[in-house]
Amino acid sequence: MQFWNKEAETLKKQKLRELQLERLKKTLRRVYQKVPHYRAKFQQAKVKPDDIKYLEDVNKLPFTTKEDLYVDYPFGLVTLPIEKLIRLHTSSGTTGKPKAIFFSKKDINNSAELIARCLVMTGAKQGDILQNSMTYGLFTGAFVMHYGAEKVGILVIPAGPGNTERQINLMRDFGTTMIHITPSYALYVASVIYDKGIDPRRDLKLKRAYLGAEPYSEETRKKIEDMLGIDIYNCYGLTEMNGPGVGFECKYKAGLHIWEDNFLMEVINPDTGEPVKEGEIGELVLTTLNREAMPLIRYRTRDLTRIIPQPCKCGRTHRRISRILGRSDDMFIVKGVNIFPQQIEQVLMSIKGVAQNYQIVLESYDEMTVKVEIDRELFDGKIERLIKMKEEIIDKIRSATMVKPKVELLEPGTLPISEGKAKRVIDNRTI
Ligand code: DLL
Repeated sequence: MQFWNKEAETLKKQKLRELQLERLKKTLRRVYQKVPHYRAKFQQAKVKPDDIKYLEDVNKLPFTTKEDLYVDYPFGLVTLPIEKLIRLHTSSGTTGKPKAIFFSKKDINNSAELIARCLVMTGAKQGDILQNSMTYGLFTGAFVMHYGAEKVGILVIPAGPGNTERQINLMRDFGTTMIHITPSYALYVASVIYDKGIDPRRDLKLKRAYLGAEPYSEETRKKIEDMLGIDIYNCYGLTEMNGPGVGFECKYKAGLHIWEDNFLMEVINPDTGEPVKEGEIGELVLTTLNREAMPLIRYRTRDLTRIIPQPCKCGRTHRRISRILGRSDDMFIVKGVNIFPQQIEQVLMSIKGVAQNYQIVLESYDEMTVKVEIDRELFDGKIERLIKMKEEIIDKIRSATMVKPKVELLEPGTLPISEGKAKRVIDNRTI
């Protein structure tokens, strides 16, 4: 088993907790002194940094929500003067202004260190060639991964997303061994590789892919792994917490390790704010423990997951979380039933003949339409085959969600292609 920083990654549980507490206290003192908004929130909750004596005391502290990021925008939560800031990343808010996150030199270096740990734990090393097909720019996806890969000594191809033909040429010409890409775009690229008659096992050197930035199911992972003959590792993160690399799978692909020396994690009931029992599903709440420019305390990610408390076979002591089940704000309601897009994706990707792209269209609160592309050759065949396939999709979605959908089968290339985060749900409901 390879490590980037074996000591940090295998720290004994007790030592890890001590380090977390020490860093938590330091972070709390920092924001209390330097950020008027945090000081006011703490005062309102009648808590001072010195009241936090144990890690469990964290629940005395108020949560930070995305609304807090807009107080005294954009520098309101920053603890350093502007001349000490070296990078801005943003993440689109649902409405209006983007969330703005600032990094100091130390923060950038630290986020690269964490990515280096992530990459090495999947077996990546010098000599690997990473095609970074995430968007370069305000989005954290590409830059943070880029710096981390360079730290390991990996050759980075800063491809960015899109221009699929060029992506494939880059892979062929330069012998790309690893790719960083969103799952929806990976599905598309894989389909184009096939359409071009390229045999990925024979013609490409691709060994692994890092997929993240949007939820996807185990079925999608398997489908792309089988198509390309590679290993896919799940990479989770959010701009507010550095971007990619907050959670990352090791070689065992059995949950995502959260770097607990850098992030304090809690899982709470999103309605009550109370902690759930360890191992139960709830909303992930993260506190930065090692961030200088813009620490965040008990940040409500809105992402639903559960902690996997059992130790991992890889020897890392940092606990894992399960694949993100969805965001609480992605959930939609049809016929009074709560549905996550990922439940639909899971069904679709398990059905033979379903191609890479799908969309869920909502016109009313009583009905959902699933538009799904299927393999082209199915349209050349008998109509009975199409009818059977449609029935299978309807039945399986109904048993997964309890709602009978309308299903439209489409030829590949009908739905819009996503090169970054896919928009899977089109909600046309007006009230
Ligand atoms: O998507 C950071 C990132 C870039 C992660 C590249 C991984 C790879 P944001 O744009 O701020 O940052 O979006 C963060 O995306 O709260 C989750 O809801 C979702 N998300 C990110 N990674 C995963 C994943 C980046 N592996 C939001 N599985 C998060 C499921 C994910 N959802």
